[in-house]
Amino acid sequence: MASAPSGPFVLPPLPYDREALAPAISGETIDFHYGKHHAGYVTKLNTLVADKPQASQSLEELIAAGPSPFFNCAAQTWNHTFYWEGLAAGAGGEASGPIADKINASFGSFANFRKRFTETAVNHFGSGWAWLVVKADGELDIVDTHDADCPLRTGLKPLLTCDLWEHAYYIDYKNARPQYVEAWWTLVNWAQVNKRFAESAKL
Ligand code: MN3
Repeated sequence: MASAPSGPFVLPPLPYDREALAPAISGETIDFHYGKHHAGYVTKLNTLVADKPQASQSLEELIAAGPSPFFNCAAQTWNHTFYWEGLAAGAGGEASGPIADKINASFGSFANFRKRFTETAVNHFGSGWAWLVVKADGELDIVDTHDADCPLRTGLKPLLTCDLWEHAYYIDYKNARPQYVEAWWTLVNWAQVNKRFAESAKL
C-alpha cells in the first residue's frame, strides 16, 4: 500500500482480517478495494485539501456542502468506511432487533425488502451505491446513488450500503453483479445497522 501523505484524513483500520469475509469477499478483493481504492481516495483527498480551509472540515461537512473539487474523494472515503463497517464475518441472514420490526412495517416483510434492495442494486446503471436510509419523516427507503454520491448530501440518514462499483466484485465475480449482491447479503452486520438506526433517531 502506498503510504498516505500526511493530512487530516486517515484510512480507518478494517474492522476484521483481510480473509474474514471470504469466500463472499476474498482477501484479494480486500487488498485492492480497501488497500488501493479506499486508501487512494484518502490519499487524494489529503492532497486536494492541503493548505486549504477544507483541511479542517469533517468528511460529513465536505459531503453536505455538495459539489466541489473535494466532494468525490470525501464521499468515497466516507462511503467505503461505512460499507466496511456494515459487513461482518458470520453475519447476514434476516434482520433482527428494532430494525427488523421497522423493515417489516415499511416493506411488508424482510423477503420483500431484500427483493426490492436487490433489484435496486442489480439494476443500478454504472458505478454507484445502493442504500437503506431513514428519511426526514423517520420512514425507511431504498435509494441508489451514482458514482461517489452519498445520501448524507441530501439529508438522508444511511443505515446500510452495497458498493456497486465493479472494483467491489470484479476479482471474485467478474461482471456478475447479481452473484456479488447475493454474497453481500451473507455479510450484512445487522447489529451495526441496529446501532445506526438507534443513532438516526437522536440526530
Ligand atoms: Mn468501492
